[in-house]
Amino acid sequence: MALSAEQKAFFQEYGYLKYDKRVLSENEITALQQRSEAIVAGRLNHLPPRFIQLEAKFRNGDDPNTEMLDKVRKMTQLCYFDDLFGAVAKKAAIVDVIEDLIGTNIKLYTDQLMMKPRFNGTVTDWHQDSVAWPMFAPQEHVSCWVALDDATVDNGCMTVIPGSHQWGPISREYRDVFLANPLLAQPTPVEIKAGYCMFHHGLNFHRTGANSTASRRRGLALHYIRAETMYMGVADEEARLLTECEKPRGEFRFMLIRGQECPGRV
Ligand SMILES: O=C(O)CCC(=O)C(=O)O
Repeated sequence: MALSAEQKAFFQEYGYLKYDKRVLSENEITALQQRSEAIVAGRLNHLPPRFIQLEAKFRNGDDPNTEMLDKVRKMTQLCYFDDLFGAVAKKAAIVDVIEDLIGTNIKLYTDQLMMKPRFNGTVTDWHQDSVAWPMFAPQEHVSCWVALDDATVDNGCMTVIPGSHQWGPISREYRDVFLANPLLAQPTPVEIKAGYCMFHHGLNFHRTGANSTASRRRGLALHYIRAETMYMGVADEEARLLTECEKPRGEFRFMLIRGQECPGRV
């Protein structure tokens, strides 16, 4: 067991856990930062452009005065395309905790390197991850969010609503009504030092603020599911290519992290 009984009970009650153990060394952080910078700058091109998204204000044209690193909002599926990021998704220090939370057969659904660039990083508004991914049944993800820079309130750290996962999936049209309900706990910011992480339940409401500071706030979100999960596919072809890493229809398998494949499942 990686988690104490208290930590596990905290996660079950509040839907998140700020983890007290370091999961990346200084050297690993530096290597991951440099790798992300090389990809963004185009010095490495093993991540297809489809998986690199700019902040909205840079999507409609050139802005030669802003360096790319200050324009990219996120990169997805790095763990599938890049060895260094893939190794983070398989790290025992992280996966041992995931096993405590979801069981022994573990797959990675997806990963997002949220770049939250200095000066330009925008808000990621309140959401439940599992609701955004209705093609899985049951809709139960557990995520590990690893800080690659110090994440603070000022540069847009994660903020959670403790216990919100206990209310189940809330459809988007009811989100604001739900969030205004006084039965909910107060939003709680979770500041995290580089190399440390937090875990959150797929139904926990969370958001991150804008980053108007001069310090970067990169965070790697690793989204895990049970290998027993049913995958119902994605009809829209563009969305499917993103989900299934550009593989031809029928050829993609989600990444087995630990335990066994379950025939007919993800
Ligand atoms: O890092 C961010 O800005 C957002 C992360 C997030 O929403 C998640 O990990 O689910």
